[in-house]
Amino acid sequence: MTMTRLLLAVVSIGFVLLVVAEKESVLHGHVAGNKPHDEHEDHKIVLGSEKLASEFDDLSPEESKKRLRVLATKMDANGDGTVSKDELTDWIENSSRNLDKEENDERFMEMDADKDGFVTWQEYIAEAFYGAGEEGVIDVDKLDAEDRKLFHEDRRYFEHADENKDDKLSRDEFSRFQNPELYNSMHDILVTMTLVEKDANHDGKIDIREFMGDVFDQPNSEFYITEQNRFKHDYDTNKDGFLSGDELRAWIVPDLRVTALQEAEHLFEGADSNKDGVLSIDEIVAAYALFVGSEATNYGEHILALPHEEL
Ligand SMILES: *[C@@H]1O[C@H](CO)[C@@H](O)[C@H](O)[C@H]1NC(C)=O
Ligand SMILES: [Ca+2]
Ligand SMILES: [Ca+2]
Repeated sequence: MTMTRLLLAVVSIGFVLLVVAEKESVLHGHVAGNKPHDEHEDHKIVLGSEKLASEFDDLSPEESKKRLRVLATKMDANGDGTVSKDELTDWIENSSRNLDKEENDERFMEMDADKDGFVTWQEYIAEAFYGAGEEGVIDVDKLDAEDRKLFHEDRRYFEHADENKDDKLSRDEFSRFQNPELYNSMHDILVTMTLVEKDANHDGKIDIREFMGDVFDQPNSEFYITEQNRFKHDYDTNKDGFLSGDELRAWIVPDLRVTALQEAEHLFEGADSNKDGVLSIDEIVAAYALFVGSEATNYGEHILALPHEEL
C-alpha cells in the first residue's frame, strides 16, 4: 500500500465515521440526552453558541472573567444580586434554544448547496449520505443496510417537516427536520418511527421487553435495573405495564425544562462554594473555568477539534 492509498483509506474511514456521527446528532442527539459531561459542552450551553464558546477559548482568564461577570448579572433576572437555580435554569433553557438555532442555521447553509434558501431532498441526501453515489447522485441500492434504513427514515421525517408540501425545506421547516423533538407538529412522527423500531409485537404499545431491547437478556446488569426503574417509575405513569399514548411521548420527547435543570444542578455543584443554594456573582466568576473557560482552561480541546476541521 503506497502512502497515498493509505492516507486515502484513513481519510475515507474518517468520513464514514463523520457521516455516522453527524446523522446521529441530527435526529437522535437530543433524544439520547445522556452524554457524559464535557467542559466544552457546558460552555456552549451557558453561552448558547458554539462560536462564542470558541471565542472564550482564546480569551485570557481576566478577560473571560470580566465578560462572565456581565453575563452573570444578566442571569440574575430579578436583580437581587444572586442567581437562583430557577434563574439559571431559565438562562440555560433559553441558551440551549439559541444553540439549537445556531447549529440549525449552520447546517442549513451547508446543505443548501445552490443557496436558493431551501434545502431539497437531493441537496440533503447528497450531503448526508456523501460518498454513497457518484457526483451527488445517491443510489439507494448501493447503501448498506443501516444507511438504507436511515435513508428511508430521513425521507419520512423530511416529508413530515415539509409543512407546505413543496418537497423542499425552508429554514424553519429544516429546523423541524433537524430537531423534531422541539416541535409539537413532529411528535407524532417521532412516536410512529419509534414504534416501527421498537414495537416488536405490533400492538401499538411498548412493553418492558421492547423498552429494554438487548438489555432484557442481561437481567443482572446495572443497566437493566436502571432501565427497569425508568420504565416503571418515570414513564409507565398509569402502571399498566405498557407505554402508550402520552407515556410514549414523554419517553421520546425530552422535557427541555428537566434537561436544563440537570445542567443547572451540575453548574451549582461546581460553583456554589458556600452551599447556600444560590450563586453570587462572585461565585459564578470564580467558577469561570466551568461556566465559560478561557485560553488557560481549554487544553486539549483544540487538539480534539483538529481532525474535524481538516476533513
Ligand atoms: C434569550 O436569548 C436571546 C438571544 O441571546 C436574547 O436576546 C433574549 O433576551 C434571551 N431571553 C431571555 C429571557 O433571557
Ligand atoms: Ca437549495
Ligand atoms: Ca416546504
